[in-house]
Formats: sequence, C-alpha cells, structure tokens
Amino acid sequence: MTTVDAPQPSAAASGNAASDRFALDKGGFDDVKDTPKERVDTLAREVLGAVHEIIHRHQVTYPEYNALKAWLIKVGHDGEWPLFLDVWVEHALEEVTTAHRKGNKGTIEGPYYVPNAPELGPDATMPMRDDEPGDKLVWEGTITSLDGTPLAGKLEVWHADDDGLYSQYAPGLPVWNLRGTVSTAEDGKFRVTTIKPKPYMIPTDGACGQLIAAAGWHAWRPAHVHFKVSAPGHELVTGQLYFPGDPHNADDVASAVKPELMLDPKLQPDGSYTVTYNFVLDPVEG
Ligand code: MBD
Ligand code: FE
Repeated sequence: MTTVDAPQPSAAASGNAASDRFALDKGGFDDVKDTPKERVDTLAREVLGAVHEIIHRHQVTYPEYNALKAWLIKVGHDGEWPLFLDVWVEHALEEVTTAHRKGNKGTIEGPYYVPNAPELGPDATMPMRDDEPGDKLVWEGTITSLDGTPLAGKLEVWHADDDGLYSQYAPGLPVWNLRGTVSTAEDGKFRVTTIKPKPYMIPTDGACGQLIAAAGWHAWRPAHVHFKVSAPGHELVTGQLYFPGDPHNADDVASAVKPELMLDPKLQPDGSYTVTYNFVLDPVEG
C-alpha cells in the first residue's frame, strides 16, 4: 500500500486535509441554490440576533470582541472549520435530521470520512498494516429493513488506530488504513475483522485546542467506529459505535454518544473481542 504523509502531525495538517476533503465532496452551494430569501433572512437574522443578545447579557468588552475576531481568523488559518463545526454544532443537525426514524438513527459523521474506500465483500478484513497494533475485534451483524427483510446493502467503516490516528489525516499511515467498504448479499449478513480503536484527542495545537484550553474543557472523544450504512430504497444511516467503560462516553467533546450506539464486546480466550451489532434501515418515504 502507498503511504500518504500529512506534512506534520499538527492541527493545521489534519485541519487543512479535512478542509480539502470537504471542498471536494460537499463544499458548494448547489444543494441550497433554490433556498428562498425568506429562509436565509430568518436564519441569518436569528443567529446574529442571538450574538447581539449575548453581548448585551454578558456586557462583552472590546478586548473580548478582538479576541473573538483573532480566534475566528485563526480557525480559518488552521483549516479547523470542519473540526470546529463537526465537534460543536453537527450533533444538533443530526438530531433534527434523524428524529423521524424508526430504525437506527445514528450520530454525527465528523470531519474524517473519505468516500470510495476499498471494497471488501461481506466477510471483510479492514485494510491494516502487517503489525497493526491493537486488540483484534470481530464484528458480525445483519442489515434489515424496518419490517425485518434482510437487505443487500453497503456498509462503509472507518476508525482511528491504536494511537488514535486516522489515515489520510495523520502522517505515516497507509492511505486506506482502517477504512473499508463492506457489502451484504440478499441475506444482509456481514462480518468485519479489525482492531479496537483507542480514544481520540482532537488536535490541541490549533484554534480548537486554544478554545478548549481557554475555557478549561478537555479534547477527548471516546473510542469509536464510524459507519455509513445504506441499501436501495432506504435512508442512509451515518453513525458511530462506542465501547462500554470508555472514560469519555459520558463527556464526549463532540456530544455524539447515544446509548443505542454502545457495543457489547465479549473478550475471547485468545484476547480478541467479538461483538454483534445489527442495522435496521427506514424505507424512503413515498
Ligand atoms: C473525530 O474522529 C470525530 O469523529 C469527530 C466527530 C470530531 C473529531 C474527530
Ligand atoms: Fe472519529
């Protein structure tokens, strides 16, 4: 496998990689080009109105205003708008978008998804290094429709390694390390062999880290496995799975943990973990 090096393991390197990825896949105005002026007016006016209200309520000073200005400029310089938005805003979007679902709702996507990961079939071993560190994890499951019908579908999986690093956003990792596309046949069944990721700390040397330090917050996300699961005629579910006992399940910096996304892994005599987690997809309306 080829290796893609982010220039250095820094906020700016991962931030700029995430900004470039976003520009390629989603960064345009096409999807909203028909938005009525009334809606843009309402949303923009209410966001600004909320800011004005906070300035009055907390008697915000000019030095504080200038610090905000400097910080916003730094978020852009560090390429951290994807990180900032996905950590502190996306969860509300996700809640609004998936509230109607009767099957799996999911949770946020975050900044590190890459489309078109290698196709691995229904019995998948994730791309990994020969000596990939970490505990082996074997995850079995089924994709079904709401009525229980098994679905021939697609399950994209991506996660951090044993150091909490994502391929294509950290230096020195093979380009598709721990990223893969699993597919199911008519029986809906899949098996994913991978390693258990470690908790993830968002970069602390950029603008987001500066905010975290200044506010006395922490930078941790609990260990998680990202997925996108889809099947023809069904809603795409984007989400993450979590591990019981992680110190940050209850205070995820990205507010993305939900009880229904908690795995129940079983430790096997050989030191590996096995787990079952199934997906139920809502049919598309109409
Ligand atoms: C991640 O790995 C992640 O999943 C989110 C939501 C934010 C930052 C890093
Ligand atoms: Fe993540």
